[in-house]
Amino acid sequence: MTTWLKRKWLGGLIVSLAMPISAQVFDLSADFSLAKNPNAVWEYGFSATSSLAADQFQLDRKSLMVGPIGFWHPAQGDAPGPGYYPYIAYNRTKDTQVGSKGWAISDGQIAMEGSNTGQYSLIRFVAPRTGNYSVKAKFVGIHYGLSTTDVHVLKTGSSVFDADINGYGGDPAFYTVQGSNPRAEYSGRMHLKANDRITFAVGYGENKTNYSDTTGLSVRIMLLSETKSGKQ
Ligand SMILES: [Ca+2]
Repeated sequence: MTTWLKRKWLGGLIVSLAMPISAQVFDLSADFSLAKNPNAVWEYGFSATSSLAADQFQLDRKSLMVGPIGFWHPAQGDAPGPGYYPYIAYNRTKDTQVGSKGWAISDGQIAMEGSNTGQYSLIRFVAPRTGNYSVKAKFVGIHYGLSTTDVHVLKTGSSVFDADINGYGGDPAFYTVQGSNPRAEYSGRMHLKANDRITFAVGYGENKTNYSDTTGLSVRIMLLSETKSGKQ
């Protein structure tokens, strides 16, 4: 082996040793399913009331495609009415798509809207193993009527992040970015036991209506290292 090859081989070895062997990535968009709920580590749902208490979580039962956009609804998706809100939408195409002529959902993006009685649209991550996790979540107003929502990240029922979305922060080719707070982002690390939940919530905001509230969500979670139950 030449010196150059030795250096190259050693360099590659060092890089591979520096990578955490057990690192596992969970991406809400890449993992998304309209066929299964729960879907591996993800649960698509809503709150039965205007409470974020963990025992209010319900799984969505109805999924369907409306043009290029997929939807999860509590019980029916044919038209707004009982069982329609809160919903979760997903753009599986490679281009920004327009929903209901009033909001722009980017490629691969998830979008959520609460109900007009204060029920939250909820997505939960269920930790597959006990360990240390990194969590990144981005919320963005995507409705042309300017989203007014309250958004949250909860760890096993306790809030770790709260923000109000006000405005449009979506694809600028479709509408002008505007508003006092069109985007909000959480980034953190946390220890989870197997089956602990991280909840991502979108509510109807301070104005207490869900009109024009569609809000985008991106989530990327990484299992950094496994630990024995209860240890950090
Ligand atoms: Ca609102």
